[in-house]
Amino acid sequence: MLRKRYCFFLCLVALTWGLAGCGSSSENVKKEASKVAAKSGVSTQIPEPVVGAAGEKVKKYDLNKDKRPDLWKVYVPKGPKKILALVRIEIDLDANGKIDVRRFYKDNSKTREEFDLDFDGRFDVIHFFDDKGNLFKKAYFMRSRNPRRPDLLKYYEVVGKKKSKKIVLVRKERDDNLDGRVDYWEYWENGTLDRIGRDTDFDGSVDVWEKGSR
Ligand SMILES: [Ca+2]
Ligand SMILES: [Ca+2]
Ligand SMILES: [Ca+2]
Repeated sequence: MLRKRYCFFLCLVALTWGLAGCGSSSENVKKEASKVAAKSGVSTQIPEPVVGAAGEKVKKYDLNKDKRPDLWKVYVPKGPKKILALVRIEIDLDANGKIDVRRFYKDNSKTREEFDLDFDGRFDVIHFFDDKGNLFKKAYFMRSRNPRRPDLLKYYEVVGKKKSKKIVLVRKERDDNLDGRVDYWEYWENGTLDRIGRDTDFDGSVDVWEKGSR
């Protein structure tokens, strides 16, 4: 269920990114965004989200042509010439007045993406990128209500170079009892689960190791 929703959400985001990139309209985005909006029963009377802070310049875009902005690009002036640098893109996919996607940039490279998968105004998944733009960590907040305490972390590494480059999962860490400490570890090697560690008494260290599927 979660996986299905996550995939659907990422497809919708990808369509929106594509639209934002080419600056033209797309029937697919219109259709999908209207479906999401209809499902959540939102009204066009809902106020726009407040985007941007002091010192930031915000540009608004109406990608689905419903006369409401749904994508905001946020810039800050940099250097002696005060050239505007993109620091963030925010999207309200379902027009409910709450931002569902935020992508952060530094020196034109994305550093972080945040997703509100169930459109309740709370971010559920955060993707982290290194200074080359490669995904290295995902943090999930599906059960945890604490923004500092994810209940699941996934770590990734880059293997191969150029065309054969792949981002592969190397480790999962879960906090099953939501006390802020990891109590379940999965170690992955070459796409296969190698071993599992469990902290059964929740003191922060592994008590039981299990072999994975190799
Ligand atoms: Ca929204
Ligand atoms: Ca949410
Ligand atoms: Ca724990």
